[in-house]
Amino acid sequence: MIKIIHTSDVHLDTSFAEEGLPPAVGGRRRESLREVFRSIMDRAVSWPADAVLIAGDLFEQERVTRDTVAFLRDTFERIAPIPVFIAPGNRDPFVSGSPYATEEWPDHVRIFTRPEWDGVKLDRVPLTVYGFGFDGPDISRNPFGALRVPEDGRAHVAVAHGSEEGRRPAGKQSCAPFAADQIMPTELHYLALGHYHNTMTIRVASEGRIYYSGSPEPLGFADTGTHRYLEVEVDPVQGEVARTRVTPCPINRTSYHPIVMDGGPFVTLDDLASAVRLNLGDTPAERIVRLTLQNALSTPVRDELHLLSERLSDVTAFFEVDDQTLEDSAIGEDLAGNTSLGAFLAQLNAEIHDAPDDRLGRMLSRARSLGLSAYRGQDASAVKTGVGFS
Ligand SMILES: [Mn+2]
Repeated sequence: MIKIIHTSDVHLDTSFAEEGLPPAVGGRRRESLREVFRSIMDRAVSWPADAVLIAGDLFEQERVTRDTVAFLRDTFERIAPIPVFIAPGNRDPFVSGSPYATEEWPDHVRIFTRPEWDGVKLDRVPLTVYGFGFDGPDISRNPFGALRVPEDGRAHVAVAHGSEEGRRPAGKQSCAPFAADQIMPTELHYLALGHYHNTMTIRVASEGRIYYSGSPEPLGFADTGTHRYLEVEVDPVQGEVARTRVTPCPINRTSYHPIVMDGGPFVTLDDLASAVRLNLGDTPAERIVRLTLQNALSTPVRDELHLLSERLSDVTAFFEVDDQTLEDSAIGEDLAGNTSLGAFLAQLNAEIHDAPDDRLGRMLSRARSLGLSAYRGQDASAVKTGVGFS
């Protein structure tokens, strides 16, 4: 039995600013990306794995630091001599300035540098690993479909980054696009994919298995739920690629919670806090929460809403409120009447309503909260993360 670990999309050094996280929280999140990656590599030693497959977007080329390169080298050295295969993706492409190209990597680390399939035969176990690498954010040619695998009694696995178009999540960028049932060679036991952030398997006519491992840590509010790496066991019996078993292993320390609630039913802030706690349930400890309140909000709850973040600090690593109840024009009028504040709210409400995308909408929503606080002479620092006003 040949044992393989498959991970992808760690996105070391990624920025969390676009998700609205303040720098300190973003820094902590980047730490957890390293910790989770290291724990997967530790598992490669303890299991032990015969090979590690990293299916792209290990780091972000635009942001990668010297320190992260040192971290990776050290982490790989710890697991020597277990062979590591890296298939660079659209965020960590093999370009001239890439650490993949400029750094010395240990001998047991193999990076696929070209946008065409290469095969590496291991000596110690009857395993052949195929892979290709992006040569830029847009790959210069798409090798999916060109993979040829012999029937030679060995186990055959492939590692690559790209988008299976039939399963591409809404809004996810297409790169090296392919259709699974058109590219899977009959003799391939396992295709290890990266690019999509949630674990996904794709069934095709071939007996071989196709998996996206997903990112081991979630990277934004679109990455809800459990995140995993995969343990793959291949039994290379001639002519029987069906003998491949895949075990998804939960690994994430962080979880994202985009919660939408009707604010109307809550009489006190404690009621609202309890509802949020119930919603979080038994998820990993580092919880990133955005509570969107809709429809209506009672005055007592609104007056204390800026306290909610602290009230939930024992169960959240980051918490923000997106209070959409202000979009009710009647509330705007109640609050402001025929004043410049009323005009400000009306203007922002209209812009939020017409915002072409969610991200801009949330940014405008924060601006509205900030502006409202400023009008009321409240310390605006309380709303930097969109949390408070009264
Ligand atoms: Mn990608």
